[in-house]
Order: sequence, then C-alpha cells, then structure tokens
Amino acid sequence: MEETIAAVATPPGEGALAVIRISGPRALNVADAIFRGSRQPSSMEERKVAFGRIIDAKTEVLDEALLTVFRNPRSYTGEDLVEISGHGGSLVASRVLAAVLAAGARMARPGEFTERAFLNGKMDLTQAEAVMDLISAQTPRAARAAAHQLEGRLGDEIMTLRGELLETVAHLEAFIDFPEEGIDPESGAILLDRMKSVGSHINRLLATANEGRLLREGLSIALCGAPNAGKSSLLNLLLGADRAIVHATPGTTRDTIEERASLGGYPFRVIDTAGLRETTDPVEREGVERARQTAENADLRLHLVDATTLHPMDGITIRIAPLFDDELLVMNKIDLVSDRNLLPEGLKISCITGKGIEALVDAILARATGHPEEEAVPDGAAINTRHQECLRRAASALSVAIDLLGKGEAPELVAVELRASLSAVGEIVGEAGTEEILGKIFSSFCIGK
Ligand SMILES: Nc1nc2c(ncn2[C@@H]2O[C@H](COP(=O)(O)OP(=O)(O)OP(=O)(O)O)[C@@H](O)[C@H]2O)c(=O)[nH]1
Ligand SMILES: [Mg+2]
Repeated sequence: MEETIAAVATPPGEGALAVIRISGPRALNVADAIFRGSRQPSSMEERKVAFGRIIDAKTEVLDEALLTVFRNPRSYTGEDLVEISGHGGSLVASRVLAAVLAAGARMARPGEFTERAFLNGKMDLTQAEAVMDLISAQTPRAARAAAHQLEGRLGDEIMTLRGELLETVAHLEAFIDFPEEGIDPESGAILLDRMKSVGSHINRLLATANEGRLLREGLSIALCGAPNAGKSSLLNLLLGADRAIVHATPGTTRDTIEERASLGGYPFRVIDTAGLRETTDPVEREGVERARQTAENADLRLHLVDATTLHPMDGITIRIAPLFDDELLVMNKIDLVSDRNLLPEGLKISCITGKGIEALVDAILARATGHPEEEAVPDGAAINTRHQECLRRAASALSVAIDLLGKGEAPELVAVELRASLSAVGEIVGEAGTEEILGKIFSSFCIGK
C-alpha cells in the first residue's frame, strides 16, 4: 500500500494562511485524528470545506483551520487528499505538520504530490514539468507558456507526433508479415513521404528549444564600455528603477551589479560593469578585471559608447573598435549630438530622453530569440532541454530508418529504428518513464508540490 505523505505547501515565513496537504490512502484517518469540527473528515463529502480546530495527540489546540476533503480519484494526486488552511505563521504550520506526521503520515519528498499525480495518470510528464515551470516563471510570457503546457498543449502535440509514427510503423509492419513480397516501389515511396513528414514535425518542435530555454532560464546581458558611457544609466532605465549609482565622475561603478529584468516578456539578467580603462587604482583595476570576466561569461554583450566622444565630421568615417567579437554596439547620449546622421551605423539611444530604447530592446530580443521581433513568436509549445534530448534521439533514429528504407533494406530493420524513434517520443510524455528520469524531474520541485 502507498504511504500517506504530508507537507506544508505554502512558503515558509509569516502570511495570512498556510496550507498543509495530506495525500494517500490514510489521509482521511490522519485528518480524523487531528481535526475537531462539526464533522469528521472521513465522513465529509468530497470537495466540501469544514471549519474546526487542529489538535495534537495531547488534545492541545494548535490552530483553527478550514479543512477540505478530496476523494480518490478526484484530487490533484488522484488519491484521497486533505488540505488544511490554517494561520500562516511558520511555527503554527510546522506544529500542525508535526501533528499530522505523528498521526501516521510521512514527510513528502520534493515534488512527490505531483509525481503521484503523474503516476496516477492525472497528467502527463510535460504537464508535471509545466507545474514547476509555472511556479518558477519570472515573466508573464514565461508564465503563459507554462500555463499552455500545463493545459496539455505540448502533450497533445507529442501525442499527435506519436500517432503519426505509430501509423508509419503499422504500415511498415504490414510488409514484415509478407516477407517474400518485399516493399513494392509505390508503397515504399508513400512510406518514405510519411517518414519525412514525421521528420519535419520533429524539426518544427526542436526549433522551439531556444524559445523554451529563454523562457525558462532567461539570458544574461552584460553592459560594457568606457567609463562614463552611461552603462549604469542604461541599467536603471532597463530595470525601471534607480538601482546603480549614476555620476558624471568616470569610474563610478566598481563592482558588477546584476539585476533581473523583463524585456519583451523574457526574463533577463542585466549586469552593469565597471568602465573599461587602464588604471593605476587597485580597486578600480579589480573592477575592470571583473567587468571583462563577467562580459565573457554573459550570454550577450552590449558595448556602450558615449556618442559625444566620437566628434563626427563630414567626409570622415568613424570606426569604433569593438570590445568583443559578437558585441551589440550602442551609441548613447545622442541627445547631446547635433549631427546625428554623421554617426556610424548602429543603435543610437539616449538614457536621458529614452529615445531609441525600444529599438535597442528589439535588437536584444532578436539576438536572444534568433528571429526578428516583428515575427510572431510561436504561442504554442516551447520544449525544454529534456524534450530536446528525446526529440534529437527520435530524429536520428528516424533518419537512419529513412536511409535504410531508401537503400531497400528489409522492413524489419527499418521497423527497429522506427520503434526506437517512437519510444524516444513516448519518453517525453512519460510513457517509458524510468525511475531515474522521474527522480531527476521531481527532485527539482519544492516540497509540498
Ligand atoms: N545627456 C546625457 N547624459 C547621459 C546619458 N546617459 C548617461 N548620461 C550621464 O553620463 C554620466 C555617466 O553616466 P553613468 O551611467 O554613471 O555612466 P557609466 O558608464 O556607468 O560610468 P562608470 O560607472 O564610471 O563606468 C552621468 O552624468 C549621466 O547622467 C544620456 O543619454 N544623455
Ligand atoms: Mg556605472
């Protein structure tokens, strides 16, 4: 028999409420032991709420709470499940949990409620992953993508792909039953077409990996350049907050300052750095060294140049020496430049007036997503690294299958590869879920989820 698990599902600290969850075959008995209300939890109707007192084994009153009963299979986990909403102090919640554990539940592992939901068929593996994505989403766009995945959009897409592969295997296996006849050229061509179309479906999904990584992990972007270029001003502007000290004195920023910002709905970490210059000041030199290292480790590098130092003149082409090969060059303080059209090609902004900032954000997004910002970002599935790994395996087995079929090899051999492709696709939704995969996924969850 499954053990009954329990945990505090709300974050630690003080709050209006704390929720304690109990799930498993003994959830209602455990609740009976600690709850004194107008009804016993085990005799309550499902999805009904009762008010009562929470007591421990010595009948000391620990809290007043609302208790909700969900019965197997109509609960988050698919098991009998009880939720207790009590007062949100960390001590009171942990005392209630201790009473629950003393009454026969055991402490849940991270993600164990969701793992049980998956094991009991309440959701597929992509939906279970979406629960975690939704909880950890940093921007509205990331939250929306996670909510779509939670709804089952990615799972449905994978099931469609799986269906296409299954049909192809079935088609192929019809020939295995009649080995002496082999595959006639006409059927061979139809099969090949089918396999290629499955291949392009896999590639379409693989193409969403970058978007998925961006939404889930975000990107870091380092602001670099000479002292006084306006790096700290730009950081503050992008954050919409007065975070870093801005001053006319060159060499103001010494340490790197890293802050989260949402640009175009994507989560970014924007890092302000010390102005890069030769210096004898040991503290500033350390700052410059850190600035270089930070910039090299960042996903994107933005090279900010004070446009007033460029002195554009008619007939003279200004060249700005790049700091990094792949940098995004940005000229700042254009509000102070009268001959703007004489400035070199590139992004031009003013941190004082805000001019050009939108175009700058668009350029950052185009770099980050790999497609121009005006192009609509696919609203559907955006796969994660695990899905990507499975799909790559599926694609490679499929391409071997296509190769074998093209060479006129026996249908059995082609079928082996197709089956490998099928099982890799099935792994995404958890059809062939090994303990190891599940352990990896759910251990990253928080306790109580
Ligand atoms: N007119 C004008 N002044 C700006 C603009 N951006 C920054 N400044 C001014 O330039 C000076 C330097 O700005 P910071 O943001 O501190 O420059 P920084 O690149 O962080 O400088 P360090 O930290 O010393 O490397 C400040 O006086 C800002 O007010 C701009 O777009 N236009
Ligand atoms: Mg600065």
